[in-house]
Amino acid sequence: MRVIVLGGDGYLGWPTAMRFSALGHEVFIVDSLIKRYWEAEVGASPIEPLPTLRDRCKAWLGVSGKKIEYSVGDIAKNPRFTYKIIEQIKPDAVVHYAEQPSAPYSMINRETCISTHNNNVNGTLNLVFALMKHAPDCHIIKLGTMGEYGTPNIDIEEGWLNVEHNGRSDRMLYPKKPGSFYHLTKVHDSNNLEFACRIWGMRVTDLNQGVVYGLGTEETRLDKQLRTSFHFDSIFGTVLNRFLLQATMNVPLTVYGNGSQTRGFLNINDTLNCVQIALENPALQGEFRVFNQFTEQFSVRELAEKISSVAKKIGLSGDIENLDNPRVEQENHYYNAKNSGLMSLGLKPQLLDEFWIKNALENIIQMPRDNVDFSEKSPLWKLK
Ligand code: USQ
Repeated sequence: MRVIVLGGDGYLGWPTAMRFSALGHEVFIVDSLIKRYWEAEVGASPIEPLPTLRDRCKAWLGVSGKKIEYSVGDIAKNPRFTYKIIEQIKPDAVVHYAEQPSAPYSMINRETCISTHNNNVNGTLNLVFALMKHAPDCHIIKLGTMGEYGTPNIDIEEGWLNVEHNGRSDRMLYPKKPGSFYHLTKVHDSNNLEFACRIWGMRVTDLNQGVVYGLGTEETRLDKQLRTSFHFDSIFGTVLNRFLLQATMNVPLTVYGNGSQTRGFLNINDTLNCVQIALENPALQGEFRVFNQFTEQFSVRELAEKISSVAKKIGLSGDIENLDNPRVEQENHYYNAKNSGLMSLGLKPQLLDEFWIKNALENIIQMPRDNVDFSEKSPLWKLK
């Protein structure tokens, strides 16, 4: 297939591009490189500096003999660029990761909230219009988030809910209660994409992904130049990756609040497997298909305890600290999310076991960690 990976320079986009290329697809990366700018803006950097996109593609060609084409441009700010790329490539599928991914970033102030909306919502709308003009049969695989649902006091279904009201029934998009402006942008995307499927007959798979963890994939391990980013800071680092790195530095694991808040999690290798499953089993024309993309549910406290216990076994302190929660989020809540869609299409999850944690800790210990600093504070959800 001809596949465009939007956001192909990112933590998930780069490994996805290599995986699809390894599988024999013709892969085109489109990326504005703006993530590197946002990182500089907040003073964050991945644990190891990343090669440029050009060097990554060159290294992949050297290792695999396969070419990944790339184009640098902003699909949100530059609709002409978006139309041109779609017209030239005429993709069979677009995997859309090209979004500002951090909830804390979106909560810093008015500017970061609005730039997150402009980037995420407008980028997706430009893509929809460009595809309708030049490749209306193309399958969009859109990265959404489990955080769209929030933490409702009822079971979380996969995207849709059958509702009975006053003796009548209908199938509606599941009601959303997101926990940050970032998560809200994903809700807006889902609504816009469902509309485009219903009114114009587009085909979309919305992957409501949980919190991803892990250092890399089969392809990133082939060569140092092929590594993906690993963030640990409070803005772009996600909780499990932060806890792993904190454990290796003998810094207490920073559990926000009492840690009873529960989320869905998945290994980065499973992200790739899920996206591959979506690519090989496309949504039908006119279908807005939603999968909840996570493999296990944990509370933040459970996660910290799992890592702490393995850390102690290998001689690290494994301390845990409960911090005042910088976010406004529910603790002690009900959480039961369905995730059978991808499993029924063949996903075999890689679970978070002791062996995996030990291996991850040992790998991180080998990495240069001179620039690691956990003293910075997360942005507050409450306005000052
Ligand atoms: N948390 C801590 N300590 C920390 C960092 C986070 O206790 O040092 C807690 C947070 O309060 C939250 C949970 O861990 O309850 C998850 O936080 P996170 O920063 O790992 O994840 P989140 O902000 O929800 O966002 C991340 C990704 C986002 C993705 C989302 C999936 O950045 O792109 O959409 O995970 S989900 O959480 O399912 O919405």
